[in-house]
Amino acid sequence: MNIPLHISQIHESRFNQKPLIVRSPGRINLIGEHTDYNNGFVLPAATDKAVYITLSASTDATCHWFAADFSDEFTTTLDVLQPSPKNWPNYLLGIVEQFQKMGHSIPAFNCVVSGDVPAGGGMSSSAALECATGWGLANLFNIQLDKLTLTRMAQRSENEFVGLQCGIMDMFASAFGRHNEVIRLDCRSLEYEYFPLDLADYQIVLFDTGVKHSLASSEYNTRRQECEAGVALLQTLESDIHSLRDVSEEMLLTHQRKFDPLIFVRCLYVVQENERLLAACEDLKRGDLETFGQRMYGSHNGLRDMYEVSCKELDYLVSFTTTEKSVLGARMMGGGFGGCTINIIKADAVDDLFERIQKAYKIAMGLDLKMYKVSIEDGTSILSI
Ligand code: GAF
Repeated sequence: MNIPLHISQIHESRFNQKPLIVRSPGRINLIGEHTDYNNGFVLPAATDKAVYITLSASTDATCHWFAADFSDEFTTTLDVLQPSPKNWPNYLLGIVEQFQKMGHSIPAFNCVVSGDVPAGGGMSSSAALECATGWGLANLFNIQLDKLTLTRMAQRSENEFVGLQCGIMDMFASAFGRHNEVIRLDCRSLEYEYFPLDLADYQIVLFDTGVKHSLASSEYNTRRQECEAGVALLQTLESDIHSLRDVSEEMLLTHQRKFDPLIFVRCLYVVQENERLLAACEDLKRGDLETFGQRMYGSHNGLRDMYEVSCKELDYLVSFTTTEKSVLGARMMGGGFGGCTINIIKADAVDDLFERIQKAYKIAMGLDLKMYKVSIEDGTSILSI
């Protein structure tokens, strides 16, 4: 289906207005997990799976929003913003609130939302919806906005309105993505570099566990607090420590005995993952995909054993690939506790592997496995159809 055309037709028939159409993609992350809120590095990219919204100014001072994929309507005014139990409108409301905090009053608007980012797949459809809303409203109401401000607004909106203390990776990737390139983002300075991703005869494939365990967001916020506790302790022992980015493995080991063991292992994972990512970027520059793939497994092991954000379904899928010659690397992707694994697989072996892993997963977990072959595409943009 041509989603932008479809939702613009819905928009025209519901509101009798020609809308602005915005596309904002879901993201993948090759390596560097749970490093963004520790001021470290990440290596994401925007994908062909995206959120699409249509927008037009409302004629009756009330916002009329419609989630086309599950036929759900939402109406509101924008004077007092309250989180909705429906959840999806909160990603739009949070962005409106950010505009208001920046001193822009946003008139009521009509909107249709749709997309093909797998829900709960860990590709961050939420960041994509936030970026689409911010970019679209700025265009609709002639507000000057650059993409860096957009990503900061989207992150604050998620932190303050939705209540997830996420880092900036997801919105940055959605906004700044570029066709066939991954982004090495320094989450401290927000400096970034694009790396062409030449996978030769390999392909990026996501395996979707089909589960999203309910502790995902509470454990996410707990991990943040654990890292902050580690930083607070280190600040009493060393100078110039602002985040785990300022900490080396050697420094951590020197102070190990002063740490609560759990806090220590969390911090150690983050410090090692950051180092792993920097080394992985060098692998990419040399075109050494084999070593890159091994580092993906290293990342998964750390997330499973040290950071403890994996789950049995993710572990099963990653472990299955370790004996497959056609797979260079695999790991859980995103916050954890469900969602997708990201895999680098020889293109001509993907379908055969999927058939076998799907059967095995069904027997082992009783669940249907889904697969997405993803391509790397451009970030948030206004579409013309
Ligand atoms: C989620 C968060 F939203 C990101 O900011 C990031 O921390 C990620 O989990 C883990 O790397 O997607």
